[in-house]
Amino acid sequence: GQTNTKKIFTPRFEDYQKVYDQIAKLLEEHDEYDDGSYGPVLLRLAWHASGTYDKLTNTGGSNGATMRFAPEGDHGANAGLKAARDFLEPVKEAFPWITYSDLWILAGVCAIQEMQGPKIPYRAGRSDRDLSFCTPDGRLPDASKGSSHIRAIFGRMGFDDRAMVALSGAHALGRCHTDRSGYSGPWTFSPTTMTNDYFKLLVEEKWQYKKWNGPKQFEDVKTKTLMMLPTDMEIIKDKSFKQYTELYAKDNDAFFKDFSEAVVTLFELGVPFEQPEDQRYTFKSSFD
Ligand code: DDH
Repeated sequence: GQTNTKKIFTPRFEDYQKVYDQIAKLLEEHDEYDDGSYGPVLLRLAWHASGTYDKLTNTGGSNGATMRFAPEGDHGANAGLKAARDFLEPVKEAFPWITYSDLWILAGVCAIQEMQGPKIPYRAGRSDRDLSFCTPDGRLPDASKGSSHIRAIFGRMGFDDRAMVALSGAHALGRCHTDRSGYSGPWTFSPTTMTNDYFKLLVEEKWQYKKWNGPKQFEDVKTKTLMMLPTDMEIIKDKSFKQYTELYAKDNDAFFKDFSEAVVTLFELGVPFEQPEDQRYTFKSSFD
């Protein structure tokens, strides 16, 4: 009999693909949210879970899902991300074996792929940790600042200029909300499809200060419907950043390749994986 053998469930690729498929299904069903997709806010959740990493102290990062707890969940940068966490609750209930930490990153991977971005290879093995692992406020970028701030924040995670620019291309997706960050509007005309339009618009359009009572931000002169944050403008102003912005504006394949590589690194910062690097999972998208 099985009396003395406790069966431990070891999830495999097929099991994580099922979680992916469930998230993809929910993304399609809940097209009432924002511009028609929870995809952008799911990606932002995965990024803010990961972007707290500090290479010097090896603290922060996606291992732990500590944003579930008050100190970190209440950090200004994380305003609005409860929408993404709540969206994933039914998935966690359906697949209780997956940790929140692995689930949030899998959701970020799913969001990118389902919004027609590049494949993002994935490793599992994050464990949830308690609130004593919450990171201090101020580890995520401040949109009102300049290039030295961007380099300080992303340098702390271990990224170089090229990767910083590639990662910024995520702003092809989603929008700013006045009740979250205080900023307003989308960066591109297709905020639920991954493209290199963010870079194209930075290069090709003229940008001016938006006249309003909100925080300093930019609008496109032509339609006044798109926005750029002060930090976004640094990506075209700063000489070293600018060369990559121009490259990605011209070459979507180069952008997708560099973005995928940088996001894989971002999502794995500080995680002690058992799954080897050369055995990452590549999920099938709903439209493959
Ligand atoms: Fe971002 N981001 N981000 N961002 N981000 C905002 C929205 C989204 C900065 C500030 C803001 C990345 C880098 C930076 C996404 C992904 C990524 C908003 C608006 C602000 C402000 C939030 C709101 O009001 O709801 C700054 C500053 C930086 C920086 O690099 C200096 C990176 C690296 C990523 C990534 O995913 C790799 C996404 C997606 C959104 C849209 C969210 C939504 O709800 O829509």
